[in-house]
Amino acid sequence: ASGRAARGDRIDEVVVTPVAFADPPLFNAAGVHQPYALRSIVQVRTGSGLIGLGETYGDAAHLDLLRRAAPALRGLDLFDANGMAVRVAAELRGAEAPDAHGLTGASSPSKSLARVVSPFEVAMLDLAGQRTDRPVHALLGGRVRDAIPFAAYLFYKWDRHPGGEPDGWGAALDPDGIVAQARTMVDRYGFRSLKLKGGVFEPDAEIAAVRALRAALPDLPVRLDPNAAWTLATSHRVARELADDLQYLEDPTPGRYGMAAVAARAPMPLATNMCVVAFEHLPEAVRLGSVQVILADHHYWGGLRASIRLAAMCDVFGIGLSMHSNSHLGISLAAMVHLAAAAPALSYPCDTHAPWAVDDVVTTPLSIVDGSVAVPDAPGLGVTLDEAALARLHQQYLDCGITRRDDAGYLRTVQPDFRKRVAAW
Ligand code: GKR
Ligand code: MG
Repeated sequence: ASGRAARGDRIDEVVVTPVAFADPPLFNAAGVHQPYALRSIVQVRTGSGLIGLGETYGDAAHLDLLRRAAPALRGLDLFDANGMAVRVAAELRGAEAPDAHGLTGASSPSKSLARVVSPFEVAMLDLAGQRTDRPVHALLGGRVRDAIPFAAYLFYKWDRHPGGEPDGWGAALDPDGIVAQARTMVDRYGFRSLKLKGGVFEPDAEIAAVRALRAALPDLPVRLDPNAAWTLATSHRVARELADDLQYLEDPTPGRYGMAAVAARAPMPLATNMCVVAFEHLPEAVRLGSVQVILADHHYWGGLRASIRLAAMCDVFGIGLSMHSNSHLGISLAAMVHLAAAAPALSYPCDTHAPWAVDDVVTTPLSIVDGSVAVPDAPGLGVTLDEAALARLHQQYLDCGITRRDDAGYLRTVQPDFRKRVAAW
C-alpha cells in the first residue's frame, strides 16, 4: 500500500509521551494502586498535518519498546496497518517487555509485539477515519449498536492514599462500603451491571460482599474477579455458594487447566483476561473448555482489527465476549467504544476504570450516561487531544517518580509482610 500513497498520506512523525494521572488506592490480588497510574500517549502525524491518537501502558519497559519502534513508522502510508506491524516486528526482534504487574498472565515476545503495535494501529485508524470522514467503527466493519453498555467497576479501597487527602469516594473495606460505592456509581453513571474486584480479602468476605450487592441492587447482575487468587478447592466452593448470584466468575484460579477444572463444575460461566490473552492460547482453552467468556482488550490483543478477529473466533467457538480494562484515559475509552460498536458478538457490558480517573488528555471525553456511552459518529476516534492537559500530565509523570506499575511494592510500604495472592486460598 505504501508505494502509491501521496506524500500527505504518509506518516511524518510519531511522538510518544508518558503521562501520570491521579489514581485512588484500589485493591486487587497484586496489592493496591499507586497514587498515579501511568499511560503512554501516541500521536502519529501525517505529511498533510493530520494527527492520529493512541493510548497504551506507561510502564518503563513498554515505553522503551514504543520509543524504539516509533521511528520505523516514518514514510508509511497511513492506511498500511499490516506494513506497520511488519516494521515494528523488525524493530523489536530480540526485545522483550515483561508485564511485571502479573494481572494479565505471563509475558512473551509475541505479546510484547501485540502491545506495541496496538496504539500505533489505533492512531492509524484514527487518521484513516479523519482522512475518509468516517468514524473508526465504520472502518472496522460498521456499527452494530448505538450505545455501549459498561459495568460499574467496584474496588475495595482506602478512603485516601497513605499521607494523602480523602479522594471523595470513601473507604470500601467491607460489604457496606462496597454497596455504598456501587450506589454512588449507579447514581452518577446509571450503570446496570456491577463488577467487583476480588482476591483481596478472605473468600467468605467477598462472598458476603456479592450477596450484599445482590440484596441492595437486585436488578443488577454482578461479576466477581479475584485475579486467579484462589485454589481449585476455594474456586469450587465460591462458585457453588454464589451459584445464584453471579453473571460470571472471572479468573478464579490460575491457568487454562485450572480454569477447566473449575468450569467443569461451576454453575455459572467462567471469564478470563488472564489465561487466554493471546491467539496462541485459544486452541488449548477451547479444547479444555477453560472459559466461557473472553475479555477482549485491544491494548494487548494487537489492536482493534485483531480484537474484531478475536470476537469472530469467540463467536465460532460459542465463547461469550466481554471487555477488559486497566486504568485508562479518554483515548482508550474512545477506542474501546468503537471496537464494541463494531463487534457483533459482544455479549456483556464492558469493564472500564473511567469513573476512577479525574484527569484526561482529551478535550471532551466520551461520557457514560444511563450506564452506556453513545457511539460517536465524528471522523476517526472522535476525540481531540488537549495539548495543555498532555503537557501537565507529562510533567506529573516526570515529577511523581513512578516509572512502572508496582501494586505489591506500594502495599508493602504499609504492610511489609504483604505477598501477592496467587492461589493463596
Ligand atoms: O485495576 O487493579 C486493577 C485491575 O485488577 C486490573 O489491573 C486488571 O487487569 O481489571 C483487570 C482485570 O479484570 O483483571
Ligand atoms: Mg479480570
